[in-house]
Formats: sequence, C-alpha cells, structure tokens
Amino acid sequence: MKRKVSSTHSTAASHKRNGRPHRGHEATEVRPFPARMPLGQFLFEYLHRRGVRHSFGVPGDFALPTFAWLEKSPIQSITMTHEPGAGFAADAYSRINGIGLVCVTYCVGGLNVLNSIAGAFAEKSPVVVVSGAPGRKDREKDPLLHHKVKTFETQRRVYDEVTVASTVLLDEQTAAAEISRCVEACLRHKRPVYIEVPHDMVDREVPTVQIPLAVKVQSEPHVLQEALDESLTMLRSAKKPVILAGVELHRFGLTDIAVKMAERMNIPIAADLLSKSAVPENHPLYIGVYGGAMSSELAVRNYVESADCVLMLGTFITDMNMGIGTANLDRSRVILATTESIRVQYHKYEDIEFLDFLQGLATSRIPRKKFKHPNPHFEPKPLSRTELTDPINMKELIRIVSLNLDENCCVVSDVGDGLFGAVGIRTSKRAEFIAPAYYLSMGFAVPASIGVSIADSKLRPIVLVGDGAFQMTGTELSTAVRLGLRPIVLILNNDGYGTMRKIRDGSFNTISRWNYGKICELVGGGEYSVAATKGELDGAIRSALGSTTTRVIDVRIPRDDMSPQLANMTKEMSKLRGAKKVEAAENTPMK
Ligand SMILES: Cc1ncc(C[n+]2csc(CCOP(=O)(O)OP(=O)(O)O)c2C)c(N)n1
Ligand SMILES: [Mg+2]
Repeated sequence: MKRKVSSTHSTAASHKRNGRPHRGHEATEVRPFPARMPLGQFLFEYLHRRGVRHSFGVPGDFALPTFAWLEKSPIQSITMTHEPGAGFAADAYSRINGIGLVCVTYCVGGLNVLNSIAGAFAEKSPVVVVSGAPGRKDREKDPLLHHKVKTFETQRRVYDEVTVASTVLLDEQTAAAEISRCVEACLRHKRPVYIEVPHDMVDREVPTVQIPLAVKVQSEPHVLQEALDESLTMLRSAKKPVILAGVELHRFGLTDIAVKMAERMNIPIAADLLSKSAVPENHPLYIGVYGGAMSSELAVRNYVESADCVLMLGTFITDMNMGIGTANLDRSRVILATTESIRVQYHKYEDIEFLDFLQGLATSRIPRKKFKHPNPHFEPKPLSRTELTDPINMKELIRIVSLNLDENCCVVSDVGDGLFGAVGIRTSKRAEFIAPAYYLSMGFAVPASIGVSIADSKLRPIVLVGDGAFQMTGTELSTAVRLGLRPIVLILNNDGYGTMRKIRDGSFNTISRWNYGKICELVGGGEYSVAATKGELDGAIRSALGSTTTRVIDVRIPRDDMSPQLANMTKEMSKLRGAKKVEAAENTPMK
C-alpha cells in the first residue's frame, strides 16, 4: 500500500510544458470561501481558483441557469458551433493550461461532446465537463422530459466510462464537497470528470468547502529501493542507453527532471508520437520520434532498437506509439515507468509513485555515458528558385512547414496523413505539437486550434487537417474568426480519405469536393489561398505568418501521394501481415 504521509498546500504544484509554466492550479487565491454560497457561484469560483480561465460550450434550456452563473464568474465563456468542437477545444486548452472546462446541456449536448471527452480520457487530458440537467423536482415522477434518453441517470452512467469521477448535484449538503472531489480528481489523474447540475439546484445556497491540502502519497520505501536498484544496475552497465520520454512527463510537469537527468548522465532522448515536443526538439540530446516503422528517421529507429537499455518514462504503450506492431523492443532491455506502474525487465513493482522513482533515478550516481548523436538536427534545405514551381507533395509540405516554424508556433494535427507526416517535423526552434495521436478522432484539429490560441495567445496554431477531417469540424473556423484568432489552416486536400485508401480502397473513401475558399465567405472572415506548388505553399505560409487573420490554405496533394512515414508503415505492415497477424500492442513492450 502507498502511504499518505505529508501535506503541502495543493496550489503549490508547478507544471511546465517546454519550460512554459502551466497556469492550471497554480496559487491564485488563498482567501477562504464564505461559509455559504449559491451553488453556481461556488462551482465556477472553485474552478477559477484551480486554474480554469475559459469555458467552451453550447447552452440549452436545462443549462441556462448554470450558464448565467458562468457569465457572472471570472471564467470567460466561449460558445462554439457544435459540442464536439467545444470538447476538442477544451481538450487542447487543458493540455496547455493544465485544466480546462466544457459546459453543455443535458444529453443532446453532453452526449454530443462524449467522443471528444473519450479522447481526453484516453490521452490523459484534464477536462471538467459541466452539464446542465433536469431539476430535482422534475425527476420526482420520472416523466418523459425532453432530452431524456432512458433514465435520468443515463448521461451520468455513460460518462462514468470516460471520466475518473462523476457527480449529480442533487443534495445541497454535499454539493460543494462533490465539486471539490471531482475537480481535485481531474487535477490528480489528469483525466476528465463529470459534474451534472440540475437547473433547480444551481441558484440554491449551499455550505461550501475549502480547497483541500494536497496529500503527498509516498511510495513503499523497500519496494522503491528494490525497483531503483534493479533499474540502476541496468543503467550503470548500459553502454548505449536511451530515454523514451512519454506524454506523462508533460502532463505531470516532470519533463525538466527527466531532461536534467539525461543531461547529467549524457543519455539521448527520443519522443513518441503522443509526446512529440514535450521535450524541446532543439535539445542537443534529442534524437527524434521513435515509433517502429513510423519513426521520424531510420537512424532514430535503429538507435532505439539497438539500445541496451530503453528507459521509458511516462510512455503510453499504444499501438500507434509502437508503430502499429512494428516496434522491436525487447522487454529484457526495457524499464517502463508510468504513473500506473513501474516495470523493470520482467518485474512489476507496485505501490511506487512515479515521481519518487524518477527522482530516485535522477539523484543517483551513474557514470556519464559516451554518446555519438545518430541524428543531429539540421535545418531542412531552403527552397531553391528552381524548385518553386514543382508540384507539392506530403514530403515537401512537411519540409516547407518545418522551414517556416518558429518558437511561437504550435502544430496542431488532425488524424490522417498529416499526423504521420508531422512525425518528420523538427525545427531548431522550439515549436509545440498537439494531436489526438492515440485515440485518433478525426475533426480534432480545427477546434483544438481555438483551444490552443485561447490557452496561450502567443501561440500561432499551424493546423494540418485532411480534407475529410476538415469536412467534419472545419466550420468551427466561424468561432475562430468571431474571436479574432489567427490559426493557419492547411487543408491537405488529397480528394478523400487517403489513409483509408492505402489500407483498403473502395467507394466508401470518396467525399465531396468542396470549394474550400468559400468557408471564409461563409464565416465572414479570414483569407484563403490555393497551393499546388512548393513555391505557392511557402509563399502562402509566409504571408499567413505575417498577417493577423485566420488563414485557410487549400494544399493540392496528389491523390496517390503519401508521407514517407505512412509509406514506410504500410510497406512494413504488409510485410508483417504476410508473416504473422499484426496485433495492437498490449500494455507491455514485448517483442
Ligand atoms: C471520427 C472518426 N471517424 C472515422 C475515422 C477513421 N478514419 C481514419 S483516417 C480517415 C480518413 C481521413 O481522411 P482525411 O482527413 O482526408 O485525411 P487523409 O487520410 O486523406 O490524409 C478515416 C475516415 C476516425 N479516425 N475518426
Ligand atoms: Mg484526405
């Protein structure tokens, strides 16, 4: 059993992404709450004190009293065009800010945003879902009220599958404690929570609670020592170790500890698809993205797969991260440390806190390793005059995007070849990267770019979105234009579901050919251009970066083209399929 031993004030947690501090749950307010407050006022005041500055959502009649409290609160409410977009925006916002909020109405709104919240759960993004709901009184005789599905409990029960805590605020005496329980669980587990607010409860005065002191859970000392001893033996004798920096390092604000440890021991660092950019990509020890056949470069793949000790820190062993079964990592060489468990070779250690383990490693004496960089970063070759009129393709698109990125850019990728291609983006400047790289829900990127811009107004989102994914949520650009945001949206227009066509072709991969430029007219703002050549794309991105409006660029990718990463993957997968069935990686990095 882990032991709860000491208390510190919970607002002291510091969370950073690439050195940028998370605003989420840093000390903001130490004044105690009054003994009693209207429920709605307490809810949003509590969320504000825990770091929420914005809410994304769509109102409805059951939620209007809650939205009225939201409007009076210090949290800024942003109405989106559709709930899935609100969920994706809140997810991206949470990844940058450390906590986010989506406010919706009962079932028609709540179930509409469910898929986005499922993605946030799967990829550990701390989103609070507040849903308006029928009143306590409305529920008494179990009538057929509008928006009800099966029972009044339906929505909450569905949400139990995609959250780490949920509550329906039907009792004044416990409402504040329930809010606190859910919000604290969201911050602790970095996963969504669900708070249902019946419309006739939200104005009632309720007894409040204070923000709890954080309880530091400590590892079992003997188990911790044992796990450290085994890991340190491996690390000390390793001639060619490598760190695979996983997404939990970013979510739990631990990247700096891992990077400092790598620097002290001179161990190179690779990222995976989900954690790309969590470690600054211009760091001298950074070697690129590893993902089996989907690695950014062959050199990264070779280095990681020939390492004699792979230290995976906070890594999700997902099929995507492991290149859909193409990763070749032998468990006898792997230390896998996450917030869920610590595995060293064939041993699994329980009751150990990830932070204690990480700090234990970071402060141990390990001789500096010899390291020859297998994949030093070099700027992509600048475009020469002679190639400006060459037709554009995925490989060149990634090169041109890379050439134009700077430290204020955040690449936001949707699902499709944009995501595979984005693995190859690497700049000497620090650029951020956000994508639904495990759950893989299409429609993420355009709304997510709104969440990114709102969470950090200095960040300029560069959106990579396929024509198929754009047709799902691209109209959310309406919200970006209304708010004066400036995403640069590259529609990777390859005339349909390109990735699907590579796996199995059929008429089901056909979509309508839109005149994408009309979107600016439709939403009343933004500028548009078409890029069919390298020069046109480069010019369009440069001009977009110099302007202050939303920009849509219709990039004409040849129908049969694909990124080198996707080409590699499909080649290797078909080889593997011939030999043996490719299975989703189980949660152990076995060969
Ligand atoms: C919400 C959702 N629906 C369906 C899919 C399955 N899917 C994965 S990629 C893809 C095609 C994507 O097409 P597009 O956005 O044009 O990108 P491309 O593959 O052409 O690069 C589909 C349908 C998904 N991942 N998410
Ligand atoms: Mg497409």
